[in-house]
Amino acid sequence: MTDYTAHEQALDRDCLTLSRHVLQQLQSFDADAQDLSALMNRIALAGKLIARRLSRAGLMEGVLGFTGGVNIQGEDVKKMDVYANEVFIAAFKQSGLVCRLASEEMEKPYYIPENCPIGRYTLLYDPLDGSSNVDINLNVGSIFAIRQQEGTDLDETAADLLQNGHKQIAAGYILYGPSTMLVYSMGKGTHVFVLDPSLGEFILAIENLQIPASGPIYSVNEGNFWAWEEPIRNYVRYVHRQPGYSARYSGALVGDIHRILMQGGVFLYPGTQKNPAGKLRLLYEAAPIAFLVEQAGGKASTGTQPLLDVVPDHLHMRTPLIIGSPENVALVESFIQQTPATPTVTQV
Ligand code: AHM
Ligand code: MG
Repeated sequence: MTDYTAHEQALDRDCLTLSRHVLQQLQSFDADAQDLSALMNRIALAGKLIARRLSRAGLMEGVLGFTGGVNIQGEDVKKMDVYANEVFIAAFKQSGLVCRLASEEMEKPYYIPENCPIGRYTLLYDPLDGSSNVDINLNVGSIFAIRQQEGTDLDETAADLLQNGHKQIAAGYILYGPSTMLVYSMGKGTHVFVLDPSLGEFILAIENLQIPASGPIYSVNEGNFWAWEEPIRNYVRYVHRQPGYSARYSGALVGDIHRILMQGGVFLYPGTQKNPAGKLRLLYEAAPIAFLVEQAGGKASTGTQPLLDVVPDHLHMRTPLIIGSPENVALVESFIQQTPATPTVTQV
């Protein structure tokens, strides 16, 4: 009897797949719920295809290295960036779900003709975030957000995408690490799935993940120290003098955020004197991650306003990002806004 129960429990756990979880979250089996479940399934498929290629990258020809091209951001494009971008497009072909996809790698949104106008959702994504890690076999990720398509977009300007982050229906990331994980939220908590390669399914590992209210990690590229504005330098001088802080920075946002979500702390990519908006893109990097972190009880800020309130003025707009445990983020904000709560720091 005991064996049977344990066996049953193991089976129940293995059946807690992503698509089933989406339906549970929506508490419905209606057409909208089925669409969103199918949509998440396609994102999961893209993640599996990318994970498969990454796992054998060092053994295959034409996978690692640069294409020789430059993307809309002015960055050198890697072969894996191109592959990952195409995977998401391929995963949504003939789905009837998504009419447009907008990504870091494409200047303009990509329209899938057979899905338009019936597909009422838009996928925004960074296909391979932190791709400088690819060639050295360190963690990378994909970031995604789903938004409702508003209006007909007959002139293909996608102007309805230029709205704040509260308009996201779902958001998440896939982390390609020692195991492949998918973390997502549909506005009802943040949930963590692990890819079981033997099943080819993402299985629920943590439901309603809660970020610690404060944590010991600060994650920032300190190589930019002298390029920052003084308040950020002051914050970093402050943590240098506090016992208990640890610096952790991998150069790939998804991995750094995953650590912060699990262990608490703060990730910062602030603006610099030369580039006040920083590096990270709002619509397919910062806003999806902010949605996810806030759903886990965290906080996301530009330093001067809630990140999710920012309305982009163009598709590839950049934003400063301060994100993580609420107490850590509030402390960074107090330095930026130089409020009375700011702890005093002696200059070095
Ligand atoms: P990418 O999308 O072109 O890979 O750039 C985004 C990445 C983030 O993953 C990471 O947090 C950041 O760029 C690292 O930038 P830097 O090397 O300036 O620290
Ligand atoms: Mg990126």
